[in-house]
Amino acid sequence: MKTPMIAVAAALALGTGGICHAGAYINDFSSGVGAASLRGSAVLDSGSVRLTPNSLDQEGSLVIDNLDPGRVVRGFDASFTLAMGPAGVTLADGVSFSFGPPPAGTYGESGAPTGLVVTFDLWDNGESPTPPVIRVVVNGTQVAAQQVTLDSGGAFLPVTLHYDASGLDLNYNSGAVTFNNVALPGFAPPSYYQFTFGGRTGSVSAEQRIDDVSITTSSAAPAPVPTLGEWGVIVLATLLAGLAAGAFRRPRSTGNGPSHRA
Ligand SMILES: [Ca+2]
Ligand SMILES: [Ca+2]
Repeated sequence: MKTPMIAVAAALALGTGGICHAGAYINDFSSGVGAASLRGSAVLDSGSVRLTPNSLDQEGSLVIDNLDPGRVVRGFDASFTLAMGPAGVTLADGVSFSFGPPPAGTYGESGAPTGLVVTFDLWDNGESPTPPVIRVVVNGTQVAAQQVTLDSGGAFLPVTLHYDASGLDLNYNSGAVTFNNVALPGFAPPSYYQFTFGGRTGSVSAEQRIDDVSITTSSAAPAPVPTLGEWGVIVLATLLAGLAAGAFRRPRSTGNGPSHRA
């Protein structure tokens, strides 16, 4: 009867190998960019990442290392602050937040060609609605958009994002724009997707910065790998201890034998 119990305990332990894994990138840029790379015009400057200086024809990216190598991301929380300026002049072109294939070089305000992109679009290239606008794009198709003033005069404004099976939530500048449970049809991120910030200027420019980036993910196990979880080890140890105790007791219960025969 003991062997089936151990088998059940082992099966339960195997199940714990498939639970969620969390990846994280948290940086206030006070001392480097950590597990990420700066590309193009992007530099670490004054405790933040300046994606573009306020000069023409610039493009820069912060490419964050894969937070969940070999795993499929099921959800994430992301927050950062965004500064665009200077105030009082026409600005271009904008900043993107992408969860998609990492760029070979850099991304601009349009972000990754596939995957999920949130664009903080400053300049009218014929987009609808007309920029300045925050647009949510999935695999190149716009799924949500709202016009909003993006020129912060160089002040850092908060952005929060939450993605799960219900869709995407977004909050820009403490409610200036809010999206809730935006459906993301066709968004099925493969394990090689990475988070990237991009910024670009063209024939008109802007200084564009990000700071206080926090991204945490939850992801599925790459495959049902037979590893013992902590609870499995505890259950098995308890069972083995029980078996050992039983073995000690057994001789005492068989103590009455032929030697007592008169
Ligand atoms: Ca900072
Ligand atoms: Ca544009």
